[in-house]
Amino acid sequence: MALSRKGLWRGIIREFAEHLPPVGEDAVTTLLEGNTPLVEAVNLKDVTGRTRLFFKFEGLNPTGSFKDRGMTLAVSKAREEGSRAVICASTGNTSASAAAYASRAGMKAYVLVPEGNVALGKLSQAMIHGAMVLEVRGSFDDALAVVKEVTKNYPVTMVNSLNPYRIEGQKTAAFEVCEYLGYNPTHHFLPVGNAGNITAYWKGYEELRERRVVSESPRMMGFQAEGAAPIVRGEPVLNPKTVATAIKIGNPASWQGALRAKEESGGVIDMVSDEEILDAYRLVASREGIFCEPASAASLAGVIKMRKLSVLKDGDTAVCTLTGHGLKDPDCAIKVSVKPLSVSPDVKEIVRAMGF
Ligand code: AN7
Repeated sequence: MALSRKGLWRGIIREFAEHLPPVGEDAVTTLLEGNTPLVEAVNLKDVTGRTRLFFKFEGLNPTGSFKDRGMTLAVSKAREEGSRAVICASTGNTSASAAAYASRAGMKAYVLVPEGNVALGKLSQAMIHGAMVLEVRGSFDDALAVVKEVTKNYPVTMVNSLNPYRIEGQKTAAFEVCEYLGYNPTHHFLPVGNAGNITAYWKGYEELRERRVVSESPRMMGFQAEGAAPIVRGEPVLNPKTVATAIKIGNPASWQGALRAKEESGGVIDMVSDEEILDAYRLVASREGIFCEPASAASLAGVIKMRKLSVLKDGDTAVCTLTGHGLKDPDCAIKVSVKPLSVSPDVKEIVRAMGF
């Protein structure tokens, strides 16, 4: 059998070049992000009924989250413009992605994270890729405010989702969903933190509709954690609280983008409790074999809530983005799971423990 190179994935900048801002070939910084699987749920009929459900597993991007789609473009453009350094505030995944892409571009990365509130996997990524990690004694929102000030006065490029290239890159996930399905889903579920991703998906879906690739855009269904739900409550949350540290954000940068996505699509921005998030987190891992991080499971918790409220109906096709990999936060998995049994290397004892 001849090995064919045809069809090898080249990363989102090259694959979707016609629909993204142009990048000079020399500046392209890619780890071949994108092309993540769209996996149909097969063991969740008791919670989804006859709603078809697909998971867009963004945890399988190079650094383990959806952030890579935006970061490849943001870092490439910064490099093209002659910038030597990038900076971001982050609950963890943005910092991991910025650190990785900056290292590949030969640039410096400065990442500001809320001290004590970042999952270990994410922190380890930022460190090993050589970013300067600044642990801020404050919240994510405090860190973002500092980043905005610093970028006004110093020669460093901000790569938070306020950087428009981040949104442009992230919209490509919507392209892939429609390409793989062959049609548009009726509903798209996402966790919402800073609200950049829901803004990006909505832009992507609307561009497909305008190009008549699909007949209509899905309803955008965004879910915040109950203790960190400023958009749902209509005002910033000063002291956000949730087990899902990735979305522990009290004053989202893309607040208006989320509201626009909701209003224009006829969707919702709603919230789910930490208990509902953790239930969904265990469910998708134990029934479907997909390990996502806690924040990602807010989208599945949203699906379950919307089925119960009959917003999601039989015949609907829902896509649920699982934004980050479960290995980012192994502490959480261990905390919510059955503990390992300690046994001696003895057949009788072990067979008894196995329940035979
Ligand atoms: C796994 O890394 O904000 O609504 O600084 O890591 O676009 O903010 C992460 C956010 C969902 C929310 N799921 O997305 C950061 C950061 C995961 C995340 C979100 C994040 P946005």
